Amino acid sequence: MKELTFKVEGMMCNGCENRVQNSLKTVDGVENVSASHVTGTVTVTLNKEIDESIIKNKIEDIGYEVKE
Ligand SMILES: [Cu+2]
Repeated sequence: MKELTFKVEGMMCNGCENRVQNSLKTVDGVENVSASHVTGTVTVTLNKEIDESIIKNKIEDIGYEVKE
């Protein structure tokens, strides 16, 4: 299991957390997602190797900004 944490801007409430979580859970290789609008972070647990750009693009597709 590998864990990746991203700094994400734009999440303002629990609804945003859910949007991010639900979106990322559909990605093949993602085992678990934890998003927090309080800390502005999204932590993803992977069950296989995937390119982290896939995660970043997915987050940005639904309107949030991933910080490097
Ligand atoms: Cu929100």
